[in-house]
Amino acid sequence: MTGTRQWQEMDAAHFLHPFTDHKALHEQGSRIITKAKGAYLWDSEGHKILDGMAGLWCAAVGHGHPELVEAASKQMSELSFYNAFFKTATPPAITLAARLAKLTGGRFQRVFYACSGSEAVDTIIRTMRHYWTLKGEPQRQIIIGRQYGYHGSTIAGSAAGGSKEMHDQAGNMPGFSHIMAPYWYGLGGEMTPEEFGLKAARALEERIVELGPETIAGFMAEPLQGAGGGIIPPDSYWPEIQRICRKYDILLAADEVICGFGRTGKWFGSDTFGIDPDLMSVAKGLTSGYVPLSAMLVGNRVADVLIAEGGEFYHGFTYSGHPVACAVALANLDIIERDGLVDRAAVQGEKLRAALRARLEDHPLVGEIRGVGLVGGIELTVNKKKRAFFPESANVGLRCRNHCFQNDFIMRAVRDTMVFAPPLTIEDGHIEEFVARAAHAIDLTHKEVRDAGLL
Ligand code: PXG
Repeated sequence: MTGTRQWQEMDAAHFLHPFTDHKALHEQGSRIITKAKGAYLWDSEGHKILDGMAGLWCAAVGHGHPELVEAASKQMSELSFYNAFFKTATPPAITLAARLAKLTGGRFQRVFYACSGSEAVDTIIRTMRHYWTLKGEPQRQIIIGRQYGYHGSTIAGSAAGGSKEMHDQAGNMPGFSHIMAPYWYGLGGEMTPEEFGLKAARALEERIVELGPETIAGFMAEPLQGAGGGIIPPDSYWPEIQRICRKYDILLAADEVICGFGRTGKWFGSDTFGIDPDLMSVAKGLTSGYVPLSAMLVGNRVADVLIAEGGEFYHGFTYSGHPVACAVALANLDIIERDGLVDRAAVQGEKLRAALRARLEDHPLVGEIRGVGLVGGIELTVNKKKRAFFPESANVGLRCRNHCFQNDFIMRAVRDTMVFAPPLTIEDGHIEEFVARAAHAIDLTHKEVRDAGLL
């Protein structure tokens, strides 16, 4: 049997990992994950790891759910693949489209499938521009995104996101502009969250006016910023964004790749934050990550124009509406509905935050514990009162992530924010374990940071 060393050697020799410094990784070697069930993963050394990230914001129903395995197997036996290009369709793709339309209360009657979140985002960008062309305003090309926004890693997705490093590597696409993030903890200074939320939203209005509304296709944003650091906007933010989009008649796209399907305690992040978007991208929780599937959900304002005007939409993927992926999504939605996982996310999320606060709020290294539903972040700080950051070079978040990992627990570090998004199925016992492991990793980080003279 292949052992850990052999896996690591083969991995280092041949496998280029996503978002990884390959040279650094190969010096350390990968951890080889071999099995998963419920809220746990196992590695090739037999360690049992509590997965505080649901795979990568994916496994809403937990890992290894037999009903999804069964749905995939059944569909593969019946019709493993057929495309949807040439006036054909398959029953799972049709059924899922109708199900998603129902789930969104009739606001999104039309669905376009892709395989990844990035492709769904790319599809939205094309659709926004196509919409304006059909409306006789082809000069409306610019997509406004945000600092710390993450919309995937295709060229267009990365351009919509806020990472300068990604923009530089992808060749700095024209037709995108970025405004500040609604990150009160990091950028709010002396302002109250409400004041800061308005300021961050009004940055959109300022940018629209500066560029000229007649050049803007739309604004794209995650209801809460996941990969950007579990950034939850103040309550004042989204209503003001909505007002501004309406005032200047620009399209609003909610990137629900992380928030969709219960993560925030409602079906969509847009429900939680009171957003009324024209378009939504969904992925991850749609299939709990068991097979790749994403979609653009098209609101009636846009769909009416696309359909009334007709004309070919020059866009699509071999696997758009893959029957196996759609069958898994349908079974996944069955479980989420039947087991009440959306409400459960709200209830368990509340418990998790309360338990984290009880244990860690007074910790000298912890600046803030925030969250909504089962997604959130813990800010690590050099000065609690001032919400001050460690120097970037101290890599405090990374140190904490390593302590989590070494102690069989997964949280994600974004700068010095520890981000979490466990499966929506987590039970009270898991919450206790989660808090104990998080506290242990933060204690170890605190000691390490003190020993390194950073505190
Ligand atoms: N939009 C959002 C909001 C996302 O979070 C994507 C689009 C792109 O999805 P794909 O399927 O193309 O990866 C994402 C993906 C992280 C991390 O480290 C987050 C994502 C992907 C990889 C890593 O937090 N989000």
